[in-house]
Amino acid sequence: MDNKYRIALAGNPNTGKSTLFNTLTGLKQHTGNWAGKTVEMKEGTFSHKGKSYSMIDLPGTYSLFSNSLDEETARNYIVFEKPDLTIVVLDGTALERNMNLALQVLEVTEKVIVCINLIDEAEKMGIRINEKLMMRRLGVPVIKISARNKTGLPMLLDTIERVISGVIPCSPIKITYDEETERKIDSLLPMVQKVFGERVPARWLSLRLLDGDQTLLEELKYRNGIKEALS
Ligand SMILES: Nc1nc2c(ncn2[C@@H]2O[C@H](COP(=O)(O)OP(=O)(O)O)[C@@H](O)[C@H]2O)c(=O)[nH]1
Ligand SMILES: [Mg+2]
Repeated sequence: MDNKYRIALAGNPNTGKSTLFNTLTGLKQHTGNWAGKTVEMKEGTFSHKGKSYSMIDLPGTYSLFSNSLDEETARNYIVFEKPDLTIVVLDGTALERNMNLALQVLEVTEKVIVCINLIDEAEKMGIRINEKLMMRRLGVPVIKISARNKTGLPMLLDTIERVISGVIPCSPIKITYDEETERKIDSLLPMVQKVFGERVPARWLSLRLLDGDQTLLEELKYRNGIKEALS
């Protein structure tokens, strides 16, 4: 997997993640377990304009909290394995429900493409999506596709290349919380930065700690333990 750019596919269940994954990677796939967890994820490879990519189909989740092993697995991959790019696949017929995960991904990582799938279904239902406005609001590229009909894929592939190479800069929207929460973030942030440095996104981690995310704390201890044992 050396020299390949790594792309993670995140999304709610049934948004067409695996359809997109299969279309892009074809038969160049294998199944593996990541980070010692029991959840299986598929990894596949593809090339575009002379560059090689390795894509991982994360478990379908509604959030990146620690509600289930699937959510922990998806979160751990994005936060700790740090892919070069995360694509959030949204169901174009149920954008409102799907935005929750998209916003959470934008809180943990910078390089993100929001990919609105099932656009054929959405159009049939008379749903019109203003992706340019979404792009401006979210601060990352938004691409409409139909994974099943293979529409929008050339644009997606070009955008993948441009985001990873930095030609398209990403500046994800920063979600502002209520005053009290923001004050607490401000008081936690310096400590979090001191302990974790650049390894974990500090604002996001402060929020998770405020929320009392116990399994994330365990994960951090576990990973720090591994680092200390190796050094
Ligand atoms: N109409 C339509 N159906 C799609 C599209 N992409 C995927 N699907 C269908 O949506 C269902 C869920 O797809 P799947 O790839 O398994 O979703 P996943 O759970 O996110 O991996 C399947 O029946 C797909 O055939 C699309 O672009 N348009
Ligand atoms: Mg799937």
